[in-house]
Amino acid sequence: MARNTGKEWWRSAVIYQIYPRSFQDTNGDGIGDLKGIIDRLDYLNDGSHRSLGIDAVWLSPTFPSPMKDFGYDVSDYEGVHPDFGDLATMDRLIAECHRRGIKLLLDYVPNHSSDQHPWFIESRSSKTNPKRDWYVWRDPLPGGGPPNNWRAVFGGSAWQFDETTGQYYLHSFLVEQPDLNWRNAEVVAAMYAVLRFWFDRGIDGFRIDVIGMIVKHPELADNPLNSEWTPGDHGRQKYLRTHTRNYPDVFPAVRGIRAVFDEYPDVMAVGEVFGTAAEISQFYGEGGLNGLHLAFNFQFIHENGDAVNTPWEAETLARIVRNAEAAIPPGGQPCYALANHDQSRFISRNNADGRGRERAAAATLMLLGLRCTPFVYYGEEIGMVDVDIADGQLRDPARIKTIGRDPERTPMQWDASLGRGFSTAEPWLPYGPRDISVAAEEIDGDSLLWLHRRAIWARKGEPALLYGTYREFTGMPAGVFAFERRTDGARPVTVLINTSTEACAVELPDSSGTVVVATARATEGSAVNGTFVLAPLGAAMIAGT
Ligand code: TEU
Ligand code: CA
Repeated sequence: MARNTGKEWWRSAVIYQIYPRSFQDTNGDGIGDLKGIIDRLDYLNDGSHRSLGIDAVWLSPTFPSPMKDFGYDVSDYEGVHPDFGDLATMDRLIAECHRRGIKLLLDYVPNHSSDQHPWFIESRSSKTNPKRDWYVWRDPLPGGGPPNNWRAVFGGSAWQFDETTGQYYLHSFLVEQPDLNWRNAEVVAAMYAVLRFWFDRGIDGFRIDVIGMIVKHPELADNPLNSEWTPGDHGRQKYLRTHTRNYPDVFPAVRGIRAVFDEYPDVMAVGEVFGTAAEISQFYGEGGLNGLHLAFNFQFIHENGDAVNTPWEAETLARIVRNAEAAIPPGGQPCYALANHDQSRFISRNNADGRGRERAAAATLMLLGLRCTPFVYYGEEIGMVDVDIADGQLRDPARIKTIGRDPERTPMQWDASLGRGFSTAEPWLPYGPRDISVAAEEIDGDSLLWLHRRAIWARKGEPALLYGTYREFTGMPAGVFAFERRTDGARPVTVLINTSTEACAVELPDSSGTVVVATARATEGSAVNGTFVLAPLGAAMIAGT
């Protein structure tokens, strides 16, 4: 079993998620590519405080794929999709990242492959093919129809009838994404080989797609009805996912995957998992040692898998952190994201009164102040918003939210030019408003981008923020979420977040200190004695002595 030193790189890292199709196009086809990412690495971290200062990058899938689910349908786990480049360019990206001290994570998609993967083409060819059992095949029910009531995440039955052999195969997502059978030892060995292939090329870890779904109920028992569901209810699922998600048999499989990571020094696994804080915590393994290094907690986006957006409200934020801190095993640390490629952008989720940008600034200080490994989705640091996309231009086939996930996947806005500094061609998805760009943020010292830079670099200089304990402050004025980070031998840091639209005077528990970073930049560096006044929707990090 691995041992935690408490100082592994990913404990103190800020990780930036790149959606490769949308970061930087360099060959004029309107699609971002690996060379584009290499060209923009200095923006992410060139070692100076004028760059973002992130420590690691996670790339959404870059593998050969028919792109039915934009790369989450992998047809070759050991290659690079020609839209993005080739293996030689990936090797160059790995080297260029490392030259700058940036770690590189790829996206491992173990639950399903593409239906165009050679494994599936073989598997579907006959009932006696040696790869038949690599996927999940079942006869129709005696009276006809799919083997059980499981639903695909993207709608409809999770079973697809295949004429060739007269059986159904399981697909938890699109029909073009057949589920791999992790109860088959050859599949397990082949998927372990994929991890080793990339670790041998020098990558530093993986984000793991829907890891909680890879092993389901052995007898494929029906999922129970959700008693809270009523017909026409789109916020809830008709059936609970008892036998298809976080099923107990998934945890031995997670331990097996972790063991492959442990063959390599310093590599990290962060899992995309869903559920309550207690469910998420199980993925860290016993004592936080033999499961995933990190498991995403998405509750700042949606609480407990509910389709309702989490409100920007102090008591809710405090509760989410309290639950996470209470559930996580001793060796583990939380991992939060405020946005990703599946969810509305932060500002768009919090903009009912037009003040989403101010909330985004405060949220940045919250995220970077918490005890966690923070993930920042590309474009959030410049305040990108969901982009309205005309019906004819929608690309995401998974219409989970009727419009799909295209609005939060639009090209990075580098400048205000026609092609936003992203491409010289028609982009694969339309651009957002021209006035939101890196160039515009660059010339405004009060911008969200500069706030990210200051907060990320400040964090590196405060051991309490990197490794300290978390303690919530109670008895704060309504609307204020406040906590302290503390570690031996370093000054403590207090983080104050005002979610209300009124100014709030806060009595500092430590009575005196210095403002390290604040949404009100003019207050930075000033001494604080006793009371600190937070502007409406404002936030600050205050270092004690
Ligand atoms: O997402 C898993 C998942 O369950 C999400 O699709 C989520 O329910 C939905 O997007 C909410 O809007 C992962 C990937 O992040 C996603 O992009 C893939 O489409 C999916 O797996 C299948 O690989
Ligand atoms: Ca391109």
